[in-house]
Order: sequence, then structure tokens, then C-alpha cells
Amino acid sequence: MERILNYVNGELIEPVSGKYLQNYEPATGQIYGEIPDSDSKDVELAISGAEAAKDSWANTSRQERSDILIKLANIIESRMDEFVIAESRDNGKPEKLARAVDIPRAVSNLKFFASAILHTESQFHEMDDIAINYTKRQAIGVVGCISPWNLPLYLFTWKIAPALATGNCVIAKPSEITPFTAYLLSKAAIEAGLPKGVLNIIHGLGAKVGAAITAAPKIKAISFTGGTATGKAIAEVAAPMFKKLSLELGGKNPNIIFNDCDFETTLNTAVHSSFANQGQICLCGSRIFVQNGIYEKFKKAFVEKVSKLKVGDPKQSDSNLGAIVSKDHLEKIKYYINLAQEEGGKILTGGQSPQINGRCKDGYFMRPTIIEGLSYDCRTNQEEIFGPVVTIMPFETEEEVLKYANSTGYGLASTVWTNNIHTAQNMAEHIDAGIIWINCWLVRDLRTPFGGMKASGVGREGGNEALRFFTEPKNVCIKL
Ligand code: TXE
Repeated sequence: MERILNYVNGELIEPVSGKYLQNYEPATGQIYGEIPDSDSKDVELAISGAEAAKDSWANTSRQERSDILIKLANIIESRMDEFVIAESRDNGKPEKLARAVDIPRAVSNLKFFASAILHTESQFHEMDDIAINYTKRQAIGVVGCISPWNLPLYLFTWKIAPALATGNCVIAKPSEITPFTAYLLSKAAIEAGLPKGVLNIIHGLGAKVGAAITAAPKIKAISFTGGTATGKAIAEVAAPMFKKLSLELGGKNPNIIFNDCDFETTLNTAVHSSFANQGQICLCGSRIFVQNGIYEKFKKAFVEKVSKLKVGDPKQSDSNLGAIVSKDHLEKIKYYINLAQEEGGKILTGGQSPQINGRCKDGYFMRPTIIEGLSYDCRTNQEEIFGPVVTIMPFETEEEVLKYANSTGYGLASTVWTNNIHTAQNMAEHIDAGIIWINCWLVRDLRTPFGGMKASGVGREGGNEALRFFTEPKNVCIKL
């Protein structure tokens, strides 16, 4: 039984309560570990360590902070296999995906902000011969970072890297469903020489540990990624406390395919954008709209390709999809597949859990599923499923598909496939989403603003957006 510990004030320690939660391996459905069942007492311990460290860390030179983050990144990179195997075991994703995406991106996140902090520019405003103004940005102090289970280390580092780089001390809470790589990171942080109290990782339930972080008066900003409902619960507590809030929430992203698209590239990318990570990426294109002229041709080719995807043991290199992250989440996905059929949808492929023998016989698996024949405004097309389930429907005009695309409460991302620049620009201008990919998907420049609008969140992460979120600007005006 692999027991993990909290990382508090530079040490790996037991939860105050002495209690532990069970940690399941989604691919086998078996318990493989235990995680601290922490509560507000553990958060308070971490806060006191962070408070004691915050001034010295904020006054540590940017170069020193940068060097430590680079060391941390290099340690993770040097232990790639350990992190890959741990991430796949915890989340159920294929090891090859964790090796190609999750862990390398976690390393990139750390290196990106280690470098970014050395190249920031400050604002200066001259008032003729009256005064000069400069904008001074200072660390906030102690901040909270709460992250989800779908891209565990990737999204955990996406938050803690800019927070640490800008001189804040962090109280971080990874998802209780996928805590292991954050635990491995805490051991790497000790080795990298991160001063005690600068990073604290408290494991446990959202409603206990996450809620305690959100409500703690000394934690002045909350960076959260997760479900919209949880984001709302956090905002209800944090807003009246005037905490800075960054909320990266759910999505129901349109994938819009025009007659004039590059068919093969569009088809192959659509398979990926629909089902990568078992469809458990908030950026996945879960509503596919195909222009009438190629609808039947695309549908046939898409169903054919998807029906050949292999759902299997995440350890096997030929598995295209691994396990769904938890039994509860698998049940949620099955609920929506049933709902889709009640709403008149027709399953073109998938819809059932495959029977997998061997060590994964009791794992949580779902075949990639394509559903046709639904109205654009039915619940299946309005609510986030967050699994290997997409809907497909035809459209004719740009106006019609914009109505469909913008019909949900979400506004995170969208993909558009066309070779007509006017169509592309019209879509980009009128789609309500924070990210618009034209003829590509998940192409990410870490300098760009990342996040959504409407129920997909508040604020942006990435590049300068993240450095600004984790700092307080001061306008210093000096009379001449
Ligand atoms: O979210 P949850 P999940 C979204 C994705 C999906 C969800 C999946 O679309 O909806 O996240 O992640 C903690 N107070 N995105 O199911 O349950 C919880 O312990 C404080 C969008 O994990 O909201 C976990 O650590 N914290 C995103 C974290 O919140 C609480 C990319 C998230 O848990 C809490 C990835 C509470 N009351 C996923 N309750 C994007 N837009 O980029 C739970 N938590």
C-alpha cells in the first residue's frame, strides 16, 4: 500500500488527524495507496509555515527563484519514467500520453515561468514636467492553488510555477483522485532546495481541504481549475473576502468543420480532439458540426476511424484510450449516454464499456462514443460530459452554426476547419470562447492568455496573465 504524505513547511508529514483516504487505480479498480485525509488543521499548519517564509521568498532574487524552479524541472525530467508511470496509474491515461504530454508539459511549465520572471517589463508613465509614474508589481504573499484530476501534474505546475516565480508562498491542493505526482513533486522540491514553507501540498477532499484553503483569511488569492459548480462554490466564499480569483472551469467546445476543410487533417485531428485523455480534457471538441456538403462523407470516415480505436490497459503501447478516472465518473458518462438516447440520439459507435481481460478486468473503461440525431439545444448538447462522448450534426450556413456553437452556457475553446480566411475570421470574431483554434487543436504557446468566458471561468492563465494574477501592481507617482 503506497501511502503519501503532506508537504508542509519543508517536510513530508502525516495529516494531523492521522486519517487516510483510499487511492484507486482506475485501470484495475483496485486500491493501491492511501492519501492524507487532511482538514483545516493541516491547512493552518501550512499557512503558518508559508507566513514565516513569505517575506524572505519574496525578497529572494528573481534569478535565485528561477534557478530553483529550473532545478525542480530538471529533477522531474530526470525521473521521467517514475512520473509517467505514477501519472498513468493514478489517472488511467495511457502511459504513452503521460510520457508525450503530461510530464513534459509539467517540466515546460516550470521552465517557462522560471525564464519569464527574468524578462518581465515594467510600465512607466511620464506626465511632462509634473511627475513620473512607475508600476511596481509585488508578490501577493500566500496564495492557494487547487487543481483537478484530468491533467494532474500538468495543471498543478501550470499554477504553482507562476505563483512561486513571482515570489509567493503556495498552499496547493491536488485532486484527491490523482495525488501521486504532486507527492513526487514535493520530494523533488526538497531535493531542489526550495526553502521550507514556500510550497506546501495538502492532500485530501475538496470539501475539507479545498474549502479550508478558500476560506483562510491569510490566503489572499485562489487559482482554481475544475468543475463549474465547484468554481461557483469557491467564488461564493472567496469573493466577499476580496480574494483575487482565477477560475478555469468546464467546457462544451464546438468543433466546426466546413466543406472546404483539408479533409484528412481535419478527420485525424477530430479523432484526437474528441477522445484524447479519454475525452477528459476541458478543451476537447465534444460537439462536432459538419457542413452539409461533406457531412455524410465525414461521418462515415469518422465513425470508421473511431470504431478502430483500442481501449485497453494504459500500460500497453497500442492502447489509444485508457481507463476513465473513477467509478463515479464512469457512471456519470454512462448516464449521459443513456440521456442522449432518451433525447432521440442514435449511437453510431461505442456507448458500451469494453470487456478487458487480465489485470484490467475490473477497471473503469468506456468505448469512444459518437452520437447523431440530437437537437443542438438538448441537454446532451448543453451539459459537460467530460468523457469519450461526442455528438455530431450537420449545418449549412455560418449564421446557423454560430447559433449552435454559442448556444451553451460555456465559452472555453473552439476549433474551426476551413481554408476560407473570411470564414475563419468571422468564426473567430463571433464564437463566444476564450480560445479559437483554426485548422489545428491543442496547439499551445504558453505566452498566450488561457481560459474561458461565461461558465468556463473568470480570468486567464498563461504568460503575463499568470504573472499579473499572482502579483499586486502599485502605481508609484513621483512629483518632479
Ligand atoms: O473538478 P472538481 P474535477 C474541469 C472539467 C471538469 C472538471 C474535472 O471540465 O468539469 O474540471 O475536474 C477541489 N472547495 N476542468 O472533477 O470536482 C477538488 O478536490 C475547494 C476545466 O476534479 O471541481 C479538486 O482538487 N476545492 C479546466 C479540484 O477542486 C474543491 C481544465 C477540482 O475538483 C471543492 C481541467 C470545494 N468546495 C478540468 N470541491 C480548464 N478550463 O482548463 C472540490 N474541490
